[in-house]
Amino acid sequence: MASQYSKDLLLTMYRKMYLIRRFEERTDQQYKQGKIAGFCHLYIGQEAVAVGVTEAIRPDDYMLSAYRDHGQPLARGSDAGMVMAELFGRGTGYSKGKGGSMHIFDIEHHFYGGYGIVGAQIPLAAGMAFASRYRNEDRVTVCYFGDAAANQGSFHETFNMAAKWKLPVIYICENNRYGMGTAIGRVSAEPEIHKRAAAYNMRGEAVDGMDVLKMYEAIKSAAEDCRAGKGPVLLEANTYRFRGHSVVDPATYRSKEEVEEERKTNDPILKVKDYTLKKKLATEAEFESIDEEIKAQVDAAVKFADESPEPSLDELWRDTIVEPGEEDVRPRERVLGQKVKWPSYPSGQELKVTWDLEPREKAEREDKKAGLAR
Ligand SMILES: Cc1ncc(C[n+]2csc(CCOP(=O)(O)OP(=O)(O)O)c2C)c(N)n1
Ligand SMILES: [Mg+2]
Repeated sequence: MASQYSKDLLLTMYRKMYLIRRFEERTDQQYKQGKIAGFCHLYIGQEAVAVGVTEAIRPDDYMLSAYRDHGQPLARGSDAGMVMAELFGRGTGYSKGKGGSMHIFDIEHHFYGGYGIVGAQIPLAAGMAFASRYRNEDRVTVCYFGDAAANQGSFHETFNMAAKWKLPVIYICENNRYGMGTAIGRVSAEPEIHKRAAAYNMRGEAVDGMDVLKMYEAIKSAAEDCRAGKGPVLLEANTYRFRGHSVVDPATYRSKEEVEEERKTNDPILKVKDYTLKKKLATEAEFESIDEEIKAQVDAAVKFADESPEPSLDELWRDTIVEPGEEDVRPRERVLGQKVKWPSYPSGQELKVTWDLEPREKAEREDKKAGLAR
């Protein structure tokens, strides 16, 4: 049967997933050589989630993530050298080397971090979705978090508000079965996270997060609902991390066989390659040439990071507070001298708010009619 997906889409997905895989493998290597310090969490195994999502939404939709955050901005088009430089703590990184692995932030590509506090990004995403709804923008906000984050209070408080206000936000729980060294079933009364959506009267579904095409379809449909004003969606992407929690975790809490089995039968990159070959949309040689291109791109990223200077000492005092009227620093313009398209937002006067958040007057009128007026 012919493929319902174009060659271009399939190869784009493959290219991006392989870029993330290769970037993360080199990150691991560089960490072990002492070039990267501090916390560092790899996305190897979970690539289909970030790439399926990115291909299904628009480039200017908002996105936030946790600390396992190299893959999502790479999928969106962030500069690999500047992401690597951030991990190296160099001045040419997206946050001038002051954020590090857990705090990638790239406004140009609408990627708003990178948060180390488990569950911190969940309420922030509702805030961003509120802002875009309030400004009448046709945007959705996508927020990633882990299975363990679903047990944080912020998850429950935010879901209630997001659903009540019908905010255009897609919550993606990347259920990789572990929170650090703890299997989800050991700590969660309801380990199937998507079922919790029912408690907040919102749409909740499970998706095979190891299959980029299934992710793509699920997000397309969720984004459609969000843009139509139907409110938030919770998608549980069932996925698996092939590496430990962080680069220094020997992962003794799970068996080698479990990991081997997943790697052998469930590798999301091999799956999309297999699909494309079977549909005869590309040849083995085309994949090899993509692989070579990506390897060269990541080699160049490592070289760029390695040759970049440390941030200057006076950077200690910069960016700690925003002064009124201060212009945003445009990272790619600052580092690579490339003109970037920067988002702009309407001023207070220009806002055309038509959406009644709390339609107070209408409510008061109805109260009066019902004899409830104060
Ligand atoms: C509020 C808070 N509590 C505890 C931690 C320590 N911590 C860091 S990662 C993590 C596990 C989170 O697991 P999960 O949400 O499943 O995401 P994953 O690492 O699997 O992607 C914990 C407990 C933290 N960073 N913040
Ligand atoms: Mg987890």
